Amino acid sequence: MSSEVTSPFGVVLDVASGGVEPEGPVTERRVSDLEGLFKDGGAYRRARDGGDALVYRVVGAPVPEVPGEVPFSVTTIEPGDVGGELYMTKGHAHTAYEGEVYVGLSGRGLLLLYSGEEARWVEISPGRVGYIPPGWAHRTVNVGEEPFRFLAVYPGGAGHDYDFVEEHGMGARVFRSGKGYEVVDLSAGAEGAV
Ligand code: M6P
Ligand code: ZN
Repeated sequence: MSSEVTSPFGVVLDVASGGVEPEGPVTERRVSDLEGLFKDGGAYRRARDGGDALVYRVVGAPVPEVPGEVPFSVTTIEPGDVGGELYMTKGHAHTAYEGEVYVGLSGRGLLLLYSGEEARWVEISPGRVGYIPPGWAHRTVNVGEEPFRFLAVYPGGAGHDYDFVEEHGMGARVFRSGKGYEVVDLSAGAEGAV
């Protein structure tokens, strides 16, 4: 347990910009930070070497990530794709058996969840909230033409385990299609999988 004492406070979420005031930690991830995530290695290298665009930005509130606290942050994923595979977060599992809530703020996104056997997905948009149960790895994908923005709220003791997704993937991939987007389910739980 931390000896830090957090006082009650309010923050202003600027839904139009993804800003949080007062601001805590900020993380930006560009194409070059997402090595190994996208299926098309050639398209990935071209995107990385030809501009290295910003893919997403996470602006946290000033809440420590320790048990008992409840950190929250606004994530903005830009619209775009690498070889047709839509821009997405790295994705992580929690190191502790803890869940999380994602509240849609603007744009259209997909919350991908992976149990290690089964892949699931939930649409997130303004007025739609996605629930991540404990034990499910999770990633978000921008499936629209505008920036996709959501508020995440999670237990301070949850922890981020990136190795699980690096090793096992997310059991599904999301691509642009004529209808907007298409989810390709590669998991053992997929219909027709053995
Ligand atoms: C949400 C939360 C954060 C997470 C961020 C980006 O805001 O789940 O905890 O860090 O999304 O996701 P990732 O850490 O997988 O890049
Ligand atoms: Zn999480």
